[in-house]
Amino acid sequence: FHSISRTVWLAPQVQTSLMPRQQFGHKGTYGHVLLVGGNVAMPGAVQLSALGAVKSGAGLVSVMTDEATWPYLQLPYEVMRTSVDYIMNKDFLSKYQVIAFGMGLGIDDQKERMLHQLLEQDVPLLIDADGLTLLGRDLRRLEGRNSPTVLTPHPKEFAMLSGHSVAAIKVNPFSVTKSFAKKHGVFLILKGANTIITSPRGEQIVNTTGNSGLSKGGSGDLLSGICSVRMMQDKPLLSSLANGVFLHGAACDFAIKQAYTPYDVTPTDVAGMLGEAFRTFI
Ligand code: NPW
Ligand code: AMP
Ligand code: MG
Repeated sequence: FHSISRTVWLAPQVQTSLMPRQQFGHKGTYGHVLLVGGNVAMPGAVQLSALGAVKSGAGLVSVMTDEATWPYLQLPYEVMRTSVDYIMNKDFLSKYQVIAFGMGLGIDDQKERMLHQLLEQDVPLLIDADGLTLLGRDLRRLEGRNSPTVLTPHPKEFAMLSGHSVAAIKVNPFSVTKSFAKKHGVFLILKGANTIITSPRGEQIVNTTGNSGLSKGGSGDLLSGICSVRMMQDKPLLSSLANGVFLHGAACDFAIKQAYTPYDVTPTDVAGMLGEAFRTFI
């Protein structure tokens, strides 16, 4: 990245940065991710994140959601449950290598306080969906963090965060994302066809995988789970995020080649094809 500040992310880049599975590794080697999200109206969002995490190489996956939502959740057997009461407990939270926040969470003052607790925690944080709306109420909360913060907006969410119109973002996506990431010291994933991933230093990566089969509710929630896991394993962090975006898109590309079409493929089906995407690199 020393002379070029914009990289097209292709299979060779993934190959060199994807952490190999370790012959003598154990689940602790691969990290424990906490996914905070879901509510009674949108339990599926955090379920899809959990599925994405389980299918992307996590050592351990936990979900935190409120009591009322538990009866509506159908999580993979591999996923553990955590009470929202622990959000105040810094020692408890320190066991997670990454925390992802916001998928189907809903928006209220109590959830905003949860976000503030997590922003004060010294842990890499990925903020998506309703978490972005809560963060947008006061972007200064991003200041002073000691660990990386990753934001994963679609253009409408990035418009809300940045104050630019969706039209202006689409005309000049590289410059608006670069200035936002540098100003706020965040990693930024601007989603869409050809997702752009930006570091706080302004390095930029463009993704080439994915297709119109992803333009469906739940695709972004799945991506959050995938990226959270790659963040725990691949170095540097910018590459880990690009790998997550690449694998999510590649899984959907395999899906429509082998079994589905862009019409019928679902985020759940895409999760089921992640193995084909990973197989390219083993
Ligand atoms: P339009 O319609 O074009 O004006 P919101 P959300 C726009 C959860 N979910 N280019 C587009 O706007 C999430 O996790 C739960 C331009 C679109 O209609 C969140 O917590 C699900 N515009 C919560 O719902 C499945 C673009 O954004 C609008 C764009 C709200 O998240 C669904 C929607 O944005 C969902 O994930 C693009 N490339 N991409 C579940 N099964 O539980 C998007 N837009 O209002 O922020 O709503 O993204 O659905
Ligand atoms: P969200 O809007 O949060 O559900 O996220 C949508 C996900 O699907 C993001 O990862 C987008 O990059 C991806 N996506 C949506 N539309 C397309 C498209 N036409 N081509 C490739 N990827 C897409
Ligand atoms: Mg979304």
